Amino acid sequence: MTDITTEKATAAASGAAATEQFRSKQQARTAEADTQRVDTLVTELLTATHDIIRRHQVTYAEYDALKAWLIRVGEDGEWPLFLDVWVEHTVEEVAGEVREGTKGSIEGPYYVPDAPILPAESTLPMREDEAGTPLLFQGQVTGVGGSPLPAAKVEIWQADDDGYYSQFAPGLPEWNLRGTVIADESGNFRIHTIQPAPYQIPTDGACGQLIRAAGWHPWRPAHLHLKVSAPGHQLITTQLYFTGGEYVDDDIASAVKPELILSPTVAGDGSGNEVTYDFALDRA
Ligand code: MBD
Ligand code: FE
Repeated sequence: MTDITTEKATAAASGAAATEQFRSKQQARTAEADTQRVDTLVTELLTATHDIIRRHQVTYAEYDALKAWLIRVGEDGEWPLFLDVWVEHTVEEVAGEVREGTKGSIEGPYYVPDAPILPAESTLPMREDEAGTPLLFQGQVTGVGGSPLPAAKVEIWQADDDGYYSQFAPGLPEWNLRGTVIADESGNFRIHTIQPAPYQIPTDGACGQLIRAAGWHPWRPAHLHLKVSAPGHQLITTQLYFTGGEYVDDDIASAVKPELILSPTVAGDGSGNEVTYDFALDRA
């Protein structure tokens, strides 16, 4: 994992950390390289590009601007960010077509495996003075038929109230707002955290340059990231959002689904907000 030692959060530093994180995850996998499949996919991608050039009469100035920008994406380490914001949602859509249970959503660039293991009722690692409204996030993990899944695993990660993820921005404790919660014998969990804030993707790197050049905005709605799993069942990677929240209807990463929007209520004891969300996992 790249150490982030600079004082200010920069696109290049978080990009380098995300690139490093992806590389360490990828090492465990064997590359599939079916020649026929590579031929088909790359040929179609290139043909689509050639068609766009003809249809829009793309100039040399535009071609060179693209080349310069692609080089910069690499220099800033922003390939994970670019791909996860603008491409991953379609890959997730295709992957999700064969599942019945809880809807998935994209993983994004900021997952780190092996977050601290916590009991079924837990407070996520956070600073003494962690900003944000306290949120009790509770629920049950079951199979698609409703049977409880004992000792299900709920991995959760989120940005802090300033929109920063630990290990991808400077100055945060290593596992801040990250945890691996082991549900109880009935699949129940109660996670005490803070309500996340909308997330602004870095504006000072190549992705920010594209966003400005195209007149887009750089925001994702506030979200919790989750990976939920249980023995004999398919792991689901998803995200949960908050009803009425800014950018819920206009996510730069196109990763919101109506089934994934939470409606928290004010906790009876005045300690913040609380919400219940149950997960149904497909059989492996
Ligand atoms: C995020 O927090 C995120 O979840 C995605 C998908 C892309 C960029 C930042
Ligand atoms: Fe995120």
